Amino acid sequence: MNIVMNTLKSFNSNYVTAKRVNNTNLIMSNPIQADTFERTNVSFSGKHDNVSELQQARVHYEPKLPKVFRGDGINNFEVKQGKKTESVSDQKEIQRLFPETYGQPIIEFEEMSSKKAAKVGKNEHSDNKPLKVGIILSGGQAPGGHNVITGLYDSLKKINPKSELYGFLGGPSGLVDDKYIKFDDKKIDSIRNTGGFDVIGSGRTKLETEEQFEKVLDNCKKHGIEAITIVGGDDSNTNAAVLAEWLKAKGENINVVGCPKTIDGDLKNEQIETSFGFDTATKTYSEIVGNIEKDAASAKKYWHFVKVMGRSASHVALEVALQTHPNVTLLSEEVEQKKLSLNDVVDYTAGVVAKRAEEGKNYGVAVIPEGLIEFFPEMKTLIGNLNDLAADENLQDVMQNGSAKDKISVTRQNLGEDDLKVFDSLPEAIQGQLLMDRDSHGNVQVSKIDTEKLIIQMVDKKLKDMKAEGKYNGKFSSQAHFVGYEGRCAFPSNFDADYCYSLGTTAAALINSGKTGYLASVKNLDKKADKWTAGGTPITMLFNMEKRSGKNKPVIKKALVEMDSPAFKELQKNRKDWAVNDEYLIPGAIQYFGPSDVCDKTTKTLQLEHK
Ligand code: FBP
Repeated sequence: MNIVMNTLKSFNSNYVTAKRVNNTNLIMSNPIQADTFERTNVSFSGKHDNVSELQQARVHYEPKLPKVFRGDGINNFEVKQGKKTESVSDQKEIQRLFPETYGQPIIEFEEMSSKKAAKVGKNEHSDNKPLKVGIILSGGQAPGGHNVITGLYDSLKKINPKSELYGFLGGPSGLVDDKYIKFDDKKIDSIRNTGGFDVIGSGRTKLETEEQFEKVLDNCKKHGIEAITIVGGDDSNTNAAVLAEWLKAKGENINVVGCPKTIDGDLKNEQIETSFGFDTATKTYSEIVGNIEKDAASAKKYWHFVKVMGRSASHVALEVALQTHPNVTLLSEEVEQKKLSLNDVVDYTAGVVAKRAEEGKNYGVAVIPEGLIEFFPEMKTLIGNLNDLAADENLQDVMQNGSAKDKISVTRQNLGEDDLKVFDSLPEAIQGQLLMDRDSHGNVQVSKIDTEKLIIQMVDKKLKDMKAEGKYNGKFSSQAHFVGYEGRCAFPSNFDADYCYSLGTTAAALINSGKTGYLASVKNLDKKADKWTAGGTPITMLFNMEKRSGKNKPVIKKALVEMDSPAFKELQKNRKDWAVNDEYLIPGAIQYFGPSDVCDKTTKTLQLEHK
């Protein structure tokens, strides 16, 4: 067994040496021959067909932390408070709705000065009593969720070895229905640096009713839980803030802190530089798009249309474009800002196809954001009105339980003239997809709408018209792809493994400092981890009022792609060149072991934002 331990411990240096010699990827070829190895309590013994070699190796990866939390930092930090904060808009209304938690200051954790440490002895904000904490994973999976749990668990144990971490099962509903597991060292060691949310599962139940809150309170009291960590995106952290406010207003000493998760990358502001999972997911999609580009340039016979996830914002599409340089990149926010119609986008895409055909290139790659369809002005109005119809009590029965045909027929009867025109212009398959059930937050489930196929169909038609007019003389053969789920549970990149472990640690620090209604925030993420800083952002600071399921509600404002952002400008600068020339960039697979400038670098978006 010792030989195995040594093999694994020297994995890094072996890799670097081997890579210099033959430039091949040792992750795939390095033999881990042993049957058993251990990391503290974890052991994979005998035949372990369902634990891959990479997973075995990743268990030994030690996530990097901000300086403040290194060593015994979790027991030796100081809390620095900033000024009172305001919500991004609708300040009066949001203050009225959140009287207990509105306006809290931004906080930063700093290393305790040696002078103070000598005086206080340890963390001034806690008496290091054991803590009982609950955690839920909420919404769509994102790489690194397990490391938030391990970071939180390790910190709680460092604060006091008798601390306990409850993992509520299946997302928010587990907290309401008191379905949980208690984490122990063995369980924690088995999930270190792994992808997926499977250790406790996730869900999209919306926490909003008095009855749900009462149940959460009962369950916390029953177990003696004094804090809950909600790992989620904008909707889930909106819930976190509402729950924090409700508990505080009741005079209950149960704190709620959030962690920013979503592969979509749209939960960010000056304090939250990126949500976790965005790094790994975009690297995974970029690997796929890069490979498709190579195939397109090799076979020279297909136009590939790749829809990538990102429900509302196009950060994922933009990042993938910067990593791979496709011929066409469509962005929802640009469509909205320039008030482009579906036909405008089809004309542009067909124009690029025709231009390339003139040069004998009847192939190419287009990247399309998942949420695109919602951003065409005519579609936005239609979808808004369809959402209202879906929420209309008189129509709910047929809209929820009727056949696709019935739904389409009832919809047609209830739409205004303009909406009806747009609705009727769509293929029946897309009409049906637009009428599918909303998620629990009232959103259209865009991952189920075949926007890439709709665009292919319309581009094909446009090219036929152009051919008839003598404006196009190429061949158009297409392939449609949707990449989304492929990236949500990948092994977290080193960046996400480090970031998530740091977020979990920061959540523990917030809890141990008695904070509620805060999001864990780790900053300076374009730098090496020892330059990262950690702190907390009051969630109400991210709020604005929005119409949801027909009602105005306080929610975290989604961060969309800005037209003056460095990442968008980079695309704009290169777009014409990438359209016609084959400037394909092939990033390849995520590297987990090897030189830091290959393995630890984060997204182009973050790097450009910090430049
Ligand atoms: P979150 O916002 O919950 O992180 O989920 C994002 C996402 O991955 C979107 O990109 C996608 O549209 C959606 O989830 C798919 O949801 P589901 O997993 O319910 O199919």
